Amino acid sequence: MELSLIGAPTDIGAGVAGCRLGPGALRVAGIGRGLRGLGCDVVDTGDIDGPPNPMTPPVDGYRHLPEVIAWNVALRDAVAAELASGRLPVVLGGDHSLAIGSISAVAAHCRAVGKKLLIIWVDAHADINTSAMTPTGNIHGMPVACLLGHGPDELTGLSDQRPAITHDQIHQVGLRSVDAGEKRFLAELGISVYDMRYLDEAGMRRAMRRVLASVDADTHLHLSLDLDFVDPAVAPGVGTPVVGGPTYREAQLCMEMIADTGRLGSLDLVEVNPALDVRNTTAELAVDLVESLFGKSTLLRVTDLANPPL
Ligand code: EXY
Ligand code: MN
Ligand code: MN
Ligand code: MN
Repeated sequence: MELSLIGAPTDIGAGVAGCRLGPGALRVAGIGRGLRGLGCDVVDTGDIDGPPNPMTPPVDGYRHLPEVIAWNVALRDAVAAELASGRLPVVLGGDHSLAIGSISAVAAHCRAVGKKLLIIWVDAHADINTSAMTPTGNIHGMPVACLLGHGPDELTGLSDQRPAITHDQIHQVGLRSVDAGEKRFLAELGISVYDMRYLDEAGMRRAMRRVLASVDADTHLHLSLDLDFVDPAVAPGVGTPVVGGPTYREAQLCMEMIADTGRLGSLDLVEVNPALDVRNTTAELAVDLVESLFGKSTLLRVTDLANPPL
């Protein structure tokens, strides 16, 4: 597997500063070393560039919109370049607004090569606010809306077509903090959501079996992994922690089941905030999860997709 690490050191979309330090923390935690240890060919392309965080209040429902646009244009181009050269992009965030640029590039690439894109959005939050309903103006709470065509033209138009994706191309897993407007919007759009209530009752395994049910040889899976998905007892270094998340093992199972498909095509690692972390715990957790995602397992495994374990 040929992978490219792309650092995107910004917290432009977040309300709390610090995840601009995420790419460095992930490198210190050994993301490159871990992936090479699994036999991957890893190139670290370094960090993309963009404007500093002005730390100003929202204007017309968006905080830092011009800066969010600049970072996402740069990331869209960097991700597109790696995909075009046949390499799997691993975005080291940065805040979750970066998924707009990342997934816009992935969606265009999938259309160009005739692959079916399926996005797994693993997060405590739905990230589907618009400027009309956001309680904060923080654009890291809006990327799903933007990708579905609801947002400013400069962000909804980053892919080869608008909207970049349709509602049936995304599954959300781990949700436990959803704003009132977002709840209505999720229902109206018919998004597939496996929230914590579902995971409590049915388990991670059943959720992921359903998420992955349609995956076949023509599928490109994109994982957008917000580290606040994992319970803050395990992942304290995030800007918007929400209690009641998956355990370490539940998060690992989620990654392992994605790995078993062999169809992962691109990855965002976002919202690691080293300024709020305990030592480098959350970046180290991210590396552990990524290792599982790329095939690390306790035992030798033979994956038979036609006959999965009961
Ligand atoms: N829903 C809240 C908002 O829109 O401000 C919180 C969003 C947090 C987003 C984090 C990264 O996933
Ligand atoms: Mn998020
Ligand atoms: Mn989140
Ligand atoms: Mn480790």
